[in-house]
Amino acid sequence: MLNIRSIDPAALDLAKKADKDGIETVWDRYEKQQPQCGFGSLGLCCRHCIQGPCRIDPFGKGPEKGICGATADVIVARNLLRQVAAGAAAHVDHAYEAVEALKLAAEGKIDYPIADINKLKAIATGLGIETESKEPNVLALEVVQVAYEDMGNHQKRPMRWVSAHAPKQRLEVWESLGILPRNPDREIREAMHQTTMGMDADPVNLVLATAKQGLVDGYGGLKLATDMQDILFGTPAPVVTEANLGVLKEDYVNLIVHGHVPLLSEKIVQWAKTLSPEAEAVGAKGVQVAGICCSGNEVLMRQGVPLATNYLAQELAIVTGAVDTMVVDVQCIMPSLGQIASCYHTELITTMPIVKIPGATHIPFTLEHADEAAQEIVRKAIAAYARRDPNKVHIPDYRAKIMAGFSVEAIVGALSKLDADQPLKPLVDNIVNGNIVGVVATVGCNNVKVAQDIFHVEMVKELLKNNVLVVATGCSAHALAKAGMMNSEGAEKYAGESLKVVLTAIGEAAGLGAPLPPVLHMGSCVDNSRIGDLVTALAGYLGVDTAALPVAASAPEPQHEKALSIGTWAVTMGFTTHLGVVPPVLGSKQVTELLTAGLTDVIGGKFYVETDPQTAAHGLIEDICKKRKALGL
Ligand code: BF8
Ligand code: SF4
Repeated sequence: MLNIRSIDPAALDLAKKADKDGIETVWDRYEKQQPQCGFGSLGLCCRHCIQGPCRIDPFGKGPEKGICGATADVIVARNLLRQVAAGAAAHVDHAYEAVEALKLAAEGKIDYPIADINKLKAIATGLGIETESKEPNVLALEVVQVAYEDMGNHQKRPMRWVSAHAPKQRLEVWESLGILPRNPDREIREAMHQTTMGMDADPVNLVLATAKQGLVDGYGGLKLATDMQDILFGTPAPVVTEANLGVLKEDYVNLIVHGHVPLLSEKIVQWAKTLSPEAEAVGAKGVQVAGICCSGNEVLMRQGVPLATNYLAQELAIVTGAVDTMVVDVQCIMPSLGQIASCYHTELITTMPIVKIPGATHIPFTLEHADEAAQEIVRKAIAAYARRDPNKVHIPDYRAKIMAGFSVEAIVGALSKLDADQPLKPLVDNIVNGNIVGVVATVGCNNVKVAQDIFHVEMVKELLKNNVLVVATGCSAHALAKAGMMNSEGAEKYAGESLKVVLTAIGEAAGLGAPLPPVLHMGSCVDNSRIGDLVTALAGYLGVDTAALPVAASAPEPQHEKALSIGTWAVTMGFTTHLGVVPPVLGSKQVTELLTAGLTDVIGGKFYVETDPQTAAHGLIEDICKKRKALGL
């Protein structure tokens, strides 16, 4: 057993219960995998053709080339490109569904209202579409048209979602490198082709292709998905609720939404409210919905639904014995959930044709029958409540108060209380005068190789103490929420003196009567696009390249291929992007050098790998200070 599995007291408590209940968890399986393969860890194993598998001896004593002649550099670079393309594919697929939903909604074919006309107009204007006197559904269809043209672009021109939304200076850099994506599907297909046997053998070319996948992800995945979802469900505004498994309630039907795409979870939240009398009829006080992973973040941001927990503790949620139903859609769902749910009364429900788990009930979710599916799922949860075994229930009493919902629009809204004409000015002024040293975005996952949440929390403590403002998304946001860093008290406790002054001033002006939280929750992983929008706006306001801003990114505990593709996008934006877990690239000196240094010359950003939280925080601060100096600050 690992010495510490987590720093989250609820997870630690439930891990003990899991042991007692004889439940195998991710930590047990991790232990059984030890020692993990050294070739794989270094990225030196190739299975791209059936002459293989081939592996390169990192110590130079065995084979130096694969059977086809591929070197370590080629094998590592190809593997990385495939991983990043896979991450991008996940986000683009997500975005595509959201575009489809907006189209059907605008045509009145499904029961999803268009919730945010202002966002629709803003996106349309950004795309150069005339908005004057157009009905929302007409305008929405024009926006959808542009998205579909990007998805099916057969020209050489770049995607309009990129050219319309990316900072101008960046577009020039990307164009000069030949990495502007034309059509996300085409680029992902090309990456698969480029990495098959007998194709690209130039590590530099492969790394540039990887950077292109970062842009596919950033604009064809993240930005497109968030824009569509905001139009459909509303742009988030500040909400207050709680985080951690203590949000489950013994006397309520507990329904957990887990996965990523809000098309389903929004409907669940709505029907959980509507069908609450049915829960009361079976003796419960109502239906408590709580979220895991990014589904959790999505419904938190827009509906104020509490967060249950992040990636690494998803199994432990079921171990509470109090989860009546866990409904999942796509991504980051451990296949083990089926087995664990069978040890309790929990009904695990899968909903998507590409995610089925033996032992789970499959209720197909389609946009056309979304309401029926959501009702059926909520009713299943109510029925399962009656089967709950009180002897197996243990809900750890840990919850932290959180304020979330910090879309760019919400941040600008709060800042405009200080300066209505130039809302970004107060933020920029405080960066210029050094009250805020810089901004770090912490994003991404938990990874079983790191005690759950420890890297997020310890690194962010150090950043805040040094007056760095932190914005967070994904499972990083969950970690910081659970640790009490997303409320006003967190500002008192963790923020350095000058950062506290700024947070207090904004909080007071925004009518909170208390400081703004020191870590701003900006949403799910696709909502990293919000961070992109914020830095794009800041760079535009200052008239500088995003690469020049005193801003950095970090994925302290990355596990998913999506985290690699998001990180790659951050690098293409010109940011130093920290990873707290070593990605499988060390088998190639050349690729490692390109990613951590060589790329900087051409793209401005780089990866920075550091496995100690304090050192990482100071590495990022040092990077920010260099950028400040270059700006004359
Ligand atoms: O998309 S942070 S573990 S849940 S991949 Fe997955 Fe990573 Fe969590 Fe959100 Ni993002
Ligand atoms: Fe081996 Fe080359 Fe085939 Fe990879 S592509 S498995 S290195 S022969």
